[in-house]
Amino acid sequence: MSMMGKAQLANLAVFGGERLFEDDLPVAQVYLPRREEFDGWFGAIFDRAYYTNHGPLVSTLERAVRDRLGVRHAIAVTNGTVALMVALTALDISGEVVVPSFTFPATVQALKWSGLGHVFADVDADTHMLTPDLVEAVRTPETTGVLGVHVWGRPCAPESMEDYCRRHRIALLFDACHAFGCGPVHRLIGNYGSAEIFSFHATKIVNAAEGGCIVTNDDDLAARIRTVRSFHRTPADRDVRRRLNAKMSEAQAAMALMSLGSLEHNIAANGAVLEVYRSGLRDIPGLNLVEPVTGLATNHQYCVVEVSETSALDRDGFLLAIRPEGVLARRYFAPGVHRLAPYSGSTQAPLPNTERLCRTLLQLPLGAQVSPDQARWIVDLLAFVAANAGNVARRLEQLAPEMPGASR
Ligand code: T4K
Repeated sequence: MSMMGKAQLANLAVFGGERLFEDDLPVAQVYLPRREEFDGWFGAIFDRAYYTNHGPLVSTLERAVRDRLGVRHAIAVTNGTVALMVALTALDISGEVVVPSFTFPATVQALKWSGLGHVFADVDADTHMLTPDLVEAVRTPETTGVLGVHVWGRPCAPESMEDYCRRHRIALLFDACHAFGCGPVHRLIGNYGSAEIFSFHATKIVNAAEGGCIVTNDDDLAARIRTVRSFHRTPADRDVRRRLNAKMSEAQAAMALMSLGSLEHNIAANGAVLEVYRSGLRDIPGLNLVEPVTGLATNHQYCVVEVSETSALDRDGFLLAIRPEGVLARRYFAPGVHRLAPYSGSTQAPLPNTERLCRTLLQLPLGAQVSPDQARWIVDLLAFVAANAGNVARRLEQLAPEMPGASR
């Protein structure tokens, strides 16, 4: 399909025109391994008839993660949320933990499941993450830890955060669910704080269908994490408050190993698509690509764009205009966790940067289903919508005045 079709507003699918893409393009990664490869790994599980409880594939995966990230311990678990719960429990802290509201709800819910309170901090306007100053602004005498989130694969000031937490004798954990393979090449994300957490959900660049991993360089904490992860008693067990079944299965480990095997290829392929987005977006006023940090490794897992607050069509308006074309762009993250149940009822100091990011960011499709050509068409679509922003906003408003984003 060529963009020739979008010469006038009536050509936009939202106003009755033909869709740009016949099949929806999701924002997620979702890499399918080759069928023979899949059959090979799953055939071997069938032959061994050993499905879970620290099987050989889980051990192989843990070794592969250790080697890839240069960490001492990798502990595979059922998903990223459970990874957070297990790590927080193993830390054995009480009181409350400073956390950004600008994150996926799982980050904060994991605190609740671990019996910990939370204090929301705002994030930095440029990096979209916590800084020591923002933590200091909300820290209370009950604060025993910080749970930073490395969003979009960019590091959450890990070294200054380590200094800060050491000085104040509070624990530091990172939610690194976006950041596998990212950070300074000599010390990748995974090597900071007491421990870091990865998600291997189907939508992530390393995908176990569902899965997660905790990494740490602390031998004692690793032993505690392994104890919390499972009810199996071993001589290496430590004294912990709670245990649960968080074990990863062999099927999940097989998926993750296949995914790790194609990680470098997938990062490069995403990088090529992102380059198309980058060069196209440069010429569209009001849309700014959130860039990786120069000089650091990145996994190109996300394509996140900020819609300027001065644009005649706001972020939600852009979503209304492009999603009917099959471009399943999404708000990311919105609303902030502080605006969601069960947190929305409590008094919360203003989080101006969080509010702005929740209003202005959108995530574009990226991953194995998106080719550079398709990214080019998406850029052309965005350029057309941006060039006609005022008219698109007015037409959307006529269509459904109550639609969020249809008006400014
Ligand atoms: N911390 C952070 C910072 C996180 O981002 C996450 C999870 C976590 C912690 C917790 O980790 P996990 O416990 O999830 O391991 C998705 C994912 O479920 C979630 O893993 C991810 N972050 C979050 C940001 O996004 P949903 O509910 O929005 O996903 P869903 O099902 O709507 O899918 C998104 C897109 O992917 C859609 O366009 C459809 C497409 N898709 C999805 C799946 C599952 C596919 O094409 N194929 C698929 O198999 O949460």
